[in-house]
Amino acid sequence: MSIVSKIYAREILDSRGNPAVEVDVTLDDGTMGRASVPSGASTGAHEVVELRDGDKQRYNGLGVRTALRKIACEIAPHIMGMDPQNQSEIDSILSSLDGTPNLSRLGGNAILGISMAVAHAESSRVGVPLYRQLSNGLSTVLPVPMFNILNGGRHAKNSTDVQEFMVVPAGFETLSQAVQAGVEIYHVLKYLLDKNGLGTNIGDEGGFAPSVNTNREGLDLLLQAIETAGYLPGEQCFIAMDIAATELLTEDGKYSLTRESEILTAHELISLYTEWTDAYPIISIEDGMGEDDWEGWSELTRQLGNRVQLVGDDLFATNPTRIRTGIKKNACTAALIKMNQIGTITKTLEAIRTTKDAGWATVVSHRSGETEDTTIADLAVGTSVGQIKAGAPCRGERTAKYNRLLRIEEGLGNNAEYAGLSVYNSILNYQPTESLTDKT
Ligand code: 2PG
Ligand code: MG
Repeated sequence: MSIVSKIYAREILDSRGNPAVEVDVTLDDGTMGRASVPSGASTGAHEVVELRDGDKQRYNGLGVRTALRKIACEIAPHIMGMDPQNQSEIDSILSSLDGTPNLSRLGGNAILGISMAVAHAESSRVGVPLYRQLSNGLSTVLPVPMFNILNGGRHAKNSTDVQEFMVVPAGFETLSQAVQAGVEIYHVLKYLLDKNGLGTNIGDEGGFAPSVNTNREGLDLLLQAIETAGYLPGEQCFIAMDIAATELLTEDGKYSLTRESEILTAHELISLYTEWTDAYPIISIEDGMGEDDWEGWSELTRQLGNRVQLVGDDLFATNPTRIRTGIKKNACTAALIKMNQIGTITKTLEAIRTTKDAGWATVVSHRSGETEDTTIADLAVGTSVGQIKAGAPCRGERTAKYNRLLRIEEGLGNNAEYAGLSVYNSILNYQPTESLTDKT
């Protein structure tokens, strides 16, 4: 047995050039675990809160020195001396030290930094990779990567309203083949944008951010890129979208698509998704409705749930209680998992379990403001969720996650199993029922 002997936190920078919390947890045998905490831009109202200094003299108010002080003075004294094997006990102490439901007193960034660093310290103490530590001895599956190759919304001004257009190379035998396809399609997209004079600047997640006229053009570009790269749309490569619809909400609960100059009701927006799904190989739609539009979500699931994976992100904020509500309401068919939405490893694992137990799909996700930390790659493999989104296959903080997955694949050798199309079985085998088919 070992105990935590030192906790040290520092301010580092994330991929947007904003301060982020990094924590080193050292054990009495000298092993150390390090983790850093990402940050969102399209943050949901139900997420835990990150503590920022608010001091406009430093980093435009975004410094995290207050969080570092909380770690040193209010958290570390309670965690020192604890056994890092007891992750759930440590996490529950972290939550109760904070005492608020959204971790606003000590900060979700302070708390998650410690929680993750403890997990890393324990895995290096035992001498096994973190994914294996998290798998509890069960066999693991490598996730399908969702590459966000066209950025819009809050991640790229002047581009689409839709926040993310992702290419999903599910129809391959191995993760490395899937990564290769994603990268080649990304480069072809750049070529196509350049050829069409659309601009090849990139957004926060490394995807291109062209000034297209409509959201549908984004779909056209992705489809064209898949085909031009020589891959089969709808067999090898699919399209996923994150609408981030909360960001589109008007004051009276409608959805504003500025590219189309249209304001749509939930019902009309669902019809638009149905049109898109009829015309393109769309396999997944994330945050198709606003974060509290439960009725809209249920209607969306009734209409499209058996044809497209419907993923709740802002809707659930990785909160097991909200996921349970969603399951009761049949609100969608999958949940997005972001550790910094809920604040601890233990709560994250509970959210994954709750989602899986309902027979739903699960996607582990990065944030738009990332660091070089690769914990999410290990989390996705260790819990065998089957899907991960970590941005474009470009920019160091994004490729760090994909590179970690490639190393894990290599380490697994003959035991490496790629989730591939199996994740989408229920959607891909969808047959319209008689009542829905044209009987004429
Ligand atoms: C999302 C994420 C990550 P952000 O909406 O899914 O892509 O964006 O981190 O800005 O919330
Ligand atoms: Mg999202």
